[in-house]
Amino acid sequence: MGEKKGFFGKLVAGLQKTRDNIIAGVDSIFSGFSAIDDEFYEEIEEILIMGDLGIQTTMSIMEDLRRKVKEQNIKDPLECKQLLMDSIMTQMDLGENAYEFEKQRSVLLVIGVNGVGKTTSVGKLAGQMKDDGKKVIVAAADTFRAAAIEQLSEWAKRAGVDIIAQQEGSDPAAVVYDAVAAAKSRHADILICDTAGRLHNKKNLMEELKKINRIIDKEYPEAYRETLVVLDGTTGQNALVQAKQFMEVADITGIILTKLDGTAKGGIAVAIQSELGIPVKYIGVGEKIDDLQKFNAKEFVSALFHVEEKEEA
Ligand SMILES: Nc1nc2c(ncn2[C@@H]2O[C@H](COP(=O)(O)OP(=O)(O)O)[C@@H](O)[C@H]2O)c(=O)[nH]1
Ligand SMILES: [Mg+2]
Repeated sequence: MGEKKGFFGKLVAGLQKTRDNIIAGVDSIFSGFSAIDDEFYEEIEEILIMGDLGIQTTMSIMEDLRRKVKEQNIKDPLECKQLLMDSIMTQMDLGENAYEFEKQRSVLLVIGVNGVGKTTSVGKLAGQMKDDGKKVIVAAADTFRAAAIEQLSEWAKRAGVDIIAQQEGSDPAAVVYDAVAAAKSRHADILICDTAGRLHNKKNLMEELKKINRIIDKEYPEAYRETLVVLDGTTGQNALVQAKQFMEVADITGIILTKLDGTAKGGIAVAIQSELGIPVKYIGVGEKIDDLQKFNAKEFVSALFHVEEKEEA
Protein backbone atom coordinates (compact mmCIF):
# COMPACT_ATOMS: atom_id res chain seq x y z
CA MET A 1 0.00 0.00 0.00
CA GLY A 2 2.87 2.33 0.88
CA GLU A 3 4.33 1.82 -2.56
CA LYS A 4 1.06 2.58 -4.23
CA LYS A 5 0.69 5.80 -2.28
CA GLY A 6 4.22 6.65 -3.32
CA PHE A 7 3.38 6.16 -6.95
CA PHE A 8 0.15 8.09 -6.64
CA GLY A 9 2.09 10.89 -4.97
CA LYS A 10 4.56 10.93 -7.85
CA LEU A 11 1.70 10.91 -10.32
CA VAL A 12 0.07 13.84 -8.54
CA ALA A 13 3.40 15.71 -8.54
CA GLY A 14 4.15 14.70 -12.12
CA LEU A 15 0.83 15.92 -13.39
CA GLN A 16 1.27 19.30 -11.68
CA LYS A 17 1.95 21.09 -14.95
CA THR A 18 -0.88 19.34 -16.73
CA ARG A 19 -3.11 20.30 -13.85
CA ASP A 20 -1.98 23.93 -13.99
CA ASN A 21 -2.65 23.77 -17.69
CA ILE A 22 -6.08 22.15 -17.65
CA ILE A 23 -7.60 22.02 -14.23
CA ALA A 24 -6.74 25.49 -12.96
CA GLY A 25 -8.57 26.77 -16.00
CA VAL A 26 -11.50 24.45 -15.51
CA ASP A 27 -11.79 25.38 -11.85
CA SER A 28 -11.89 29.06 -12.67
CA ILE A 29 -14.70 28.38 -15.13
CA PHE A 30 -16.67 26.41 -12.55
CA SER A 31 -16.43 29.22 -10.05
CA GLY A 32 -16.61 32.03 -12.59
CA PHE A 33 -19.91 31.06 -14.16
CA SER A 34 -23.24 31.25 -12.41
CA ALA A 35 -25.16 29.43 -15.10
CA ILE A 36 -24.51 26.59 -17.51
CA ASP A 37 -24.68 28.22 -20.91
CA ASP A 38 -22.97 27.96 -24.28
CA GLU A 39 -20.17 30.20 -23.19
CA PHE A 40 -19.51 27.94 -20.19
CA TYR A 41 -19.31 24.88 -22.43
CA GLU A 42 -17.10 26.66 -24.94
CA GLU A 43 -14.60 27.60 -22.27
CA ILE A 44 -14.34 24.06 -20.95
CA GLU A 45 -13.94 22.83 -24.49
CA GLU A 46 -11.12 25.25 -25.18
CA ILE A 47 -9.24 24.24 -22.06
CA LEU A 48 -9.51 20.53 -22.82
CA ILE A 49 -8.16 21.09 -26.31
CA MET A 50 -5.30 23.20 -24.99
CA GLY A 51 -4.57 20.46 -22.47
CA ASP A 52 -3.74 18.10 -25.34
CA LEU A 53 -6.87 15.98 -25.09
CA GLY A 54 -7.35 16.48 -28.79
CA ILE A 55 -10.40 17.69 -30.69
CA GLN A 56 -12.13 14.37 -31.14
CA THR A 57 -11.79 13.38 -27.50
CA THR A 58 -12.85 16.79 -26.31
CA MET A 59 -15.94 16.66 -28.52
CA SER A 60 -16.99 13.33 -27.14
CA ILE A 61 -16.38 14.45 -23.55
CA MET A 62 -18.41 17.61 -24.15
CA GLU A 63 -21.23 15.66 -25.72
CA ASP A 64 -21.31 13.36 -22.72
CA LEU A 65 -21.26 16.31 -20.33
CA ARG A 66 -24.10 18.14 -22.10
CA ARG A 67 -26.20 14.99 -22.15
CA LYS A 68 -25.72 14.34 -18.43
CA VAL A 69 -26.43 17.94 -17.51
CA LYS A 70 -29.68 17.72 -19.42
CA GLU A 71 -30.67 14.29 -18.13
CA GLN A 72 -29.93 15.13 -14.51
CA ASN A 73 -31.31 18.64 -14.86
CA ILE A 74 -28.18 20.20 -13.41
CA LYS A 75 -28.14 23.97 -13.01
CA ASP A 76 -25.02 24.65 -10.95
CA PRO A 77 -21.74 24.81 -12.93
CA LEU A 78 -19.86 23.49 -9.89
CA GLU A 79 -21.67 20.19 -10.16
CA CYS A 80 -20.18 19.70 -13.60
CA LYS A 81 -16.74 18.96 -12.18
CA GLN A 82 -17.56 15.42 -11.10
CA LEU A 83 -19.43 14.83 -14.36
CA LEU A 84 -16.41 15.98 -16.28
CA MET A 85 -14.13 13.65 -14.30
CA ASP A 86 -16.49 10.73 -14.87
CA SER A 87 -16.64 11.49 -18.53
CA ILE A 88 -12.86 11.59 -18.88
CA MET A 89 -12.64 8.29 -17.03
CA THR A 90 -15.08 6.62 -19.40
CA GLN A 91 -12.84 7.63 -22.29
CA MET A 92 -10.08 5.54 -20.79
CA ASP A 93 -11.63 2.17 -20.26
CA LEU A 94 -9.02 -0.58 -20.46
CA GLY A 95 -11.17 -3.51 -21.45
CA GLU A 96 -11.21 -6.83 -19.67
CA ASN A 97 -8.18 -8.67 -21.00
CA ALA A 98 -5.66 -5.88 -20.75
CA TYR A 99 -3.17 -7.86 -18.66
CA GLU A 100 -3.86 -11.34 -19.94
CA PHE A 101 -0.23 -11.62 -21.05
CA GLU A 102 0.82 -11.69 -17.42
CA LYS A 103 -1.25 -14.78 -16.79
CA GLN A 104 -0.14 -16.76 -19.79
CA ARG A 105 3.16 -17.84 -21.27
CA SER A 106 3.84 -14.83 -23.43
CA VAL A 107 6.06 -12.77 -25.66
CA LEU A 108 5.99 -9.03 -25.16
CA LEU A 109 7.37 -6.91 -27.98
CA VAL A 110 8.25 -3.35 -27.01
CA ILE A 111 8.42 -0.90 -29.91
CA GLY A 112 8.66 2.85 -30.39
CA VAL A 113 10.94 5.57 -31.73
CA ASN A 114 14.34 6.38 -30.24
CA GLY A 115 14.52 7.92 -26.80
CA VAL A 116 10.92 7.38 -25.73
CA GLY A 117 11.87 4.96 -22.94
CA LYS A 118 11.66 1.47 -24.44
CA THR A 119 14.74 -0.03 -22.84
CA THR A 120 13.97 1.59 -19.50
CA SER A 121 10.41 0.27 -19.60
CA VAL A 122 11.60 -3.22 -20.53
CA GLY A 123 13.94 -3.11 -17.52
CA LYS A 124 11.25 -1.88 -15.17
CA LEU A 125 8.72 -4.46 -16.35
CA ALA A 126 11.27 -7.27 -16.12
CA GLY A 127 12.09 -6.28 -12.54
CA GLN A 128 8.48 -6.06 -11.48
CA MET A 129 7.46 -9.34 -13.07
CA LYS A 130 10.46 -11.09 -11.58
CA ASP A 131 9.37 -9.73 -8.18
CA ASP A 132 5.96 -11.22 -8.85
CA GLY A 133 7.67 -14.60 -8.99
CA LYS A 134 7.80 -14.94 -12.76
CA LYS A 135 10.58 -16.38 -14.85
CA VAL A 136 11.53 -13.50 -17.13
CA ILE A 137 13.90 -13.34 -20.09
CA VAL A 138 14.74 -10.12 -21.92
CA ALA A 139 15.99 -9.98 -25.51
CA ALA A 140 18.30 -7.21 -26.74
CA ALA A 141 16.79 -6.90 -30.21
CA ASP A 142 17.95 -3.31 -30.53
CA THR A 143 21.27 -4.25 -32.08
CA PHE A 144 21.77 -0.88 -33.70
CA ARG A 145 24.09 0.52 -31.05
CA ALA A 146 26.35 -1.30 -28.60
CA ALA A 147 25.20 1.14 -25.91
CA ALA A 148 21.64 -0.13 -26.21
CA ILE A 149 22.74 -3.70 -25.54
CA GLU A 150 24.83 -2.57 -22.55
CA GLN A 151 21.95 -0.54 -21.20
CA LEU A 152 19.61 -3.54 -21.30
CA SER A 153 22.31 -5.73 -19.72
CA GLU A 154 22.51 -3.29 -16.84
CA TRP A 155 18.76 -3.45 -16.36
CA ALA A 156 18.78 -7.25 -16.57
CA LYS A 157 21.45 -7.37 -13.88
CA ARG A 158 19.53 -4.97 -11.68
CA ALA A 159 16.29 -6.89 -12.21
CA GLY A 160 17.96 -10.27 -11.76
CA VAL A 161 16.68 -11.71 -15.03
CA ASP A 162 18.33 -13.52 -17.94
CA ILE A 163 19.25 -11.62 -21.05
CA ILE A 164 19.73 -12.91 -24.59
CA ALA A 165 21.98 -10.66 -26.65
CA GLN A 166 24.34 -10.73 -29.59
CA GLN A 167 26.86 -8.26 -30.90
CA GLU A 168 26.12 -4.81 -32.17
CA GLY A 169 24.97 -4.91 -35.77
CA SER A 170 23.63 -8.44 -35.65
CA ASP A 171 20.21 -9.32 -37.04
CA PRO A 172 17.51 -8.44 -34.48
CA ALA A 173 15.39 -11.33 -35.74
CA ALA A 174 18.26 -13.70 -34.99
CA VAL A 175 18.40 -12.37 -31.42
CA VAL A 176 14.68 -12.98 -31.09
CA TYR A 177 15.13 -16.48 -32.53
CA ASP A 178 17.71 -17.27 -29.83
CA ALA A 179 15.57 -15.67 -27.17
CA VAL A 180 12.52 -17.72 -28.13
CA ALA A 181 14.60 -20.89 -27.94
CA ALA A 182 15.82 -19.86 -24.49
CA ALA A 183 12.31 -18.95 -23.33
CA LYS A 184 11.07 -22.39 -24.36
CA SER A 185 13.93 -24.42 -22.93
CA ARG A 186 14.06 -22.44 -19.68
CA HIS A 187 10.27 -22.42 -19.34
CA ALA A 188 10.08 -18.65 -19.09
CA ASP A 189 6.73 -17.13 -18.22
CA ILE A 190 7.49 -14.09 -20.26
CA LEU A 191 9.97 -13.05 -22.92
CA ILE A 192 10.29 -9.28 -23.25
CA CYS A 193 11.91 -8.03 -26.46
CA ASP A 194 13.48 -4.59 -26.64
CA THR A 195 13.69 -3.27 -30.21
CA ALA A 196 15.31 -0.45 -32.17
CA GLY A 197 13.18 2.51 -33.14
CA ARG A 198 14.14 3.97 -36.44
CA LEU A 199 10.84 5.29 -37.62
CA HIS A 200 12.54 7.71 -40.01
CA ASN A 201 13.04 4.67 -42.15
CA LYS A 202 9.56 3.24 -42.03
CA LYS A 203 10.10 0.60 -44.65
CA ASN A 204 13.08 -0.91 -42.85
CA LEU A 205 11.32 -0.80 -39.54
CA MET A 206 8.30 -2.49 -41.02
CA GLU A 207 10.42 -5.22 -42.56
CA GLU A 208 12.31 -5.72 -39.30
CA LEU A 209 9.14 -5.98 -37.23
CA LYS A 210 7.56 -8.32 -39.76
CA LYS A 211 10.58 -10.58 -39.64
CA ILE A 212 10.59 -10.62 -35.85
CA ASN A 213 6.87 -11.37 -35.78
CA ARG A 214 7.26 -14.17 -38.33
CA ILE A 215 9.91 -15.82 -36.17
CA ILE A 216 7.83 -15.64 -33.02
CA ASP A 217 4.74 -16.93 -34.85
CA LYS A 218 6.65 -19.80 -36.35
CA GLU A 219 8.88 -20.81 -33.44
CA TYR A 220 6.58 -20.05 -30.55
CA PRO A 221 2.97 -20.24 -31.77
CA GLU A 222 1.68 -21.24 -28.35
CA ALA A 223 2.85 -17.99 -26.77
CA TYR A 224 0.36 -15.24 -25.99
CA ARG A 225 1.34 -12.13 -27.95
CA GLU A 226 1.46 -8.61 -26.61
CA THR A 227 2.86 -5.64 -28.53
CA LEU A 228 3.23 -2.37 -26.66
CA VAL A 229 4.19 0.94 -28.24
CA VAL A 230 6.14 3.24 -25.98
CA LEU A 231 5.25 6.92 -26.31
CA ASP A 232 6.91 9.88 -24.66
CA GLY A 233 4.23 11.85 -22.81
CA THR A 234 6.15 15.10 -23.12
CA THR A 235 5.67 15.12 -26.89
CA GLY A 236 1.91 15.65 -26.69
CA GLN A 237 0.05 15.37 -29.97
CA ASN A 238 3.19 14.07 -31.65
CA ALA A 239 2.88 10.92 -29.54
CA LEU A 240 -0.50 10.38 -31.14
CA VAL A 241 1.01 10.68 -34.60
CA GLN A 242 3.70 8.13 -33.68
CA ALA A 243 1.13 5.72 -32.33
CA LYS A 244 -0.78 5.93 -35.61
CA GLN A 245 2.37 5.20 -37.58
CA PHE A 246 3.13 2.14 -35.51
CA MET A 247 -0.45 0.95 -35.89
CA GLU A 248 0.29 0.70 -39.61
CA VAL A 249 3.24 -1.63 -39.12
CA ALA A 250 2.20 -3.82 -36.19
CA ASP A 251 -0.78 -5.17 -34.29
CA ILE A 252 -0.57 -2.91 -31.30
CA THR A 253 -2.24 -4.20 -28.14
CA GLY A 254 -1.41 -1.33 -25.83
CA ILE A 255 0.62 1.73 -24.97
CA ILE A 256 3.28 2.51 -22.41
CA LEU A 257 3.16 6.25 -21.82
CA THR A 258 6.41 7.48 -20.28
CA LYS A 259 7.72 10.68 -18.74
CA LEU A 260 4.46 11.80 -17.23
CA ASP A 261 6.59 13.30 -14.49
CA GLY A 262 6.77 16.97 -15.20
CA THR A 263 4.91 17.34 -18.48
CA ALA A 264 2.09 19.76 -19.16
CA LYS A 265 0.79 17.38 -21.79
CA GLY A 266 -0.56 14.57 -19.58
CA GLY A 267 -3.92 15.00 -21.26
CA ILE A 268 -2.50 13.03 -24.15
CA ALA A 269 -3.16 9.83 -22.15
CA VAL A 270 -6.86 10.46 -22.60
CA ALA A 271 -6.55 11.35 -26.27
CA ILE A 272 -4.58 8.20 -27.11
CA GLN A 273 -7.15 5.84 -25.68
CA SER A 274 -10.13 7.72 -26.91
CA GLU A 275 -8.94 8.46 -30.43
CA LEU A 276 -7.03 5.32 -31.26
CA GLY A 277 -9.01 2.84 -29.25
CA ILE A 278 -5.76 1.45 -27.88
CA PRO A 279 -5.48 1.31 -24.12
CA VAL A 280 -2.67 2.94 -22.20
CA LYS A 281 -1.61 -0.03 -20.09
CA TYR A 282 1.36 1.42 -18.24
CA ILE A 283 2.53 4.88 -17.33
CA GLY A 284 6.03 5.98 -16.39
CA VAL A 285 6.70 8.78 -13.92
CA GLY A 286 10.45 8.55 -13.47
CA GLU A 287 13.63 6.63 -14.16
CA LYS A 288 13.59 4.14 -11.29
CA ILE A 289 12.38 0.59 -11.38
CA ASP A 290 9.17 1.36 -9.45
CA ASP A 291 8.37 4.38 -11.60
CA LEU A 292 6.29 2.38 -14.04
CA GLN A 293 2.87 1.12 -13.13
CA LYS A 294 -0.32 -0.16 -14.55
CA PHE A 295 -2.60 2.54 -15.74
CA ASN A 296 -5.53 3.16 -13.49
CA ALA A 297 -8.08 5.57 -14.98
CA LYS A 298 -9.58 6.47 -11.64
CA GLU A 299 -6.20 7.17 -10.12
CA PHE A 300 -5.13 9.13 -13.18
CA VAL A 301 -8.18 11.38 -13.21
CA SER A 302 -7.94 11.81 -9.43
CA ALA A 303 -4.32 12.85 -9.79
CA LEU A 304 -5.21 15.13 -12.66
CA PHE A 305 -7.90 16.89 -10.65
CA HIS A 306 -5.95 16.39 -7.46
CA VAL A 307 -8.80 14.78 -5.63
CA GLU A 308 -7.69 12.51 -2.79
CA GLU A 309 -8.37 8.92 -3.69
CA LYS A 310 -10.53 7.17 -1.18
CA GLU A 311 -9.05 3.96 0.15
CA GLU A 312 -11.12 1.09 -1.01
CA ALA A 313 -11.79 -1.81 1.29
N1 LIG B 1 11.68 11.29 -16.33
C1 LIG B 1 11.52 10.12 -16.95
N2 LIG B 1 12.49 9.65 -17.74
C2 LIG B 1 12.31 8.47 -18.36
C3 LIG B 1 11.11 7.71 -18.21
N3 LIG B 1 11.24 6.59 -18.96
C4 LIG B 1 12.46 6.66 -19.56
N4 LIG B 1 13.11 7.79 -19.21
C5 LIG B 1 14.44 8.27 -19.65
O1 LIG B 1 14.41 8.53 -21.06
C6 LIG B 1 15.70 8.29 -21.63
C7 LIG B 1 15.55 7.35 -22.83
O2 LIG B 1 15.15 6.08 -22.37
P1 LIG B 1 15.49 4.72 -23.12
O3 LIG B 1 14.85 3.63 -22.35
O4 LIG B 1 16.93 4.61 -23.40
O5 LIG B 1 14.71 4.97 -24.51
P2 LIG B 1 14.68 4.05 -25.83
O6 LIG B 1 15.60 4.71 -26.81
O7 LIG B 1 13.26 4.10 -26.31
O8 LIG B 1 15.10 2.68 -25.45
C8 LIG B 1 16.54 7.72 -20.52
O9 LIG B 1 17.35 8.74 -20.01
C9 LIG B 1 15.53 7.24 -19.48
O10 LIG B 1 16.05 7.24 -18.19
C10 LIG B 1 10.07 8.25 -17.35
O11 LIG B 1 8.99 7.68 -17.15
N5 LIG B 1 10.34 9.45 -16.75
MG1 LIG C 1 16.62 1.52 -26.18
